[in-house]
Amino acid sequence: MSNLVVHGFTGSTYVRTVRLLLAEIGAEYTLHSVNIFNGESQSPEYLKKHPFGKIPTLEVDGELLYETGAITEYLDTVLADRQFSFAEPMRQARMRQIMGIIDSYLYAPAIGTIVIQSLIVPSQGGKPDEDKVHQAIAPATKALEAIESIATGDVYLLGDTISIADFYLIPIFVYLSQTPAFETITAQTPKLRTWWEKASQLPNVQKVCV
Ligand SMILES: N[C@@H](CCC(=O)N[C@@H](CS)C(=O)NCC(=O)O)C(=O)O
Repeated sequence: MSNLVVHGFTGSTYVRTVRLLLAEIGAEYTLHSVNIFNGESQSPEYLKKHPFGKIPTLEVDGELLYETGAITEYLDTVLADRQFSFAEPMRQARMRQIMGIIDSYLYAPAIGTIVIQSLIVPSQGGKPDEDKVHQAIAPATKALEAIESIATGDVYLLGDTISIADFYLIPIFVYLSQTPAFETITAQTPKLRTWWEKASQLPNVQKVCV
């Protein structure tokens, strides 16, 4: 078994995606803290690991790998015999499509604006920028409705088995479901609401996403 180090911090949705997968696999790893709020992720030392200063970075026996999609597919292949992906090409493409929608269209409005403004800013004594939240609702809703149209309506996003697509969306829902905008954003996504009722109760979600 390789020596695995995840560089990141426990609150990050992308770090949680990787850690959810590792928890489901039952793999041992070390979590090395890199704080994104105190400039640590932009330090010269960390930028040698990840030139864009994002988390997570995975270290495998000293070799560095960044980008959550690359990390999760690597771990799934070498540690789980692709148990969290799909052999059927279209279903595998749907999984990658959901990951792409989250990266390109959901993360920025949902986490970068709605969650930061509704949860993080007030937790630090600030006042949320309601205009920013208001403007983020339409793109976040559109992204979730796109995922809804792909989701199969089974137990997990793409069937009866959990996949990397679920590990991408779960950490976002952990935060988004605590915001006042959640009801509006998910008003037209009944499959995702039902999915979330079950996904939020998974033991590893309770362990990793706290
Ligand atoms: N494309 C990257 C995105 C990672 C990402 O955006 N991580 C966030 C934390 S959830 C981050 O590092 N934010 C710090 C920043 O943007 O300075 C991936 O797939 O890993």
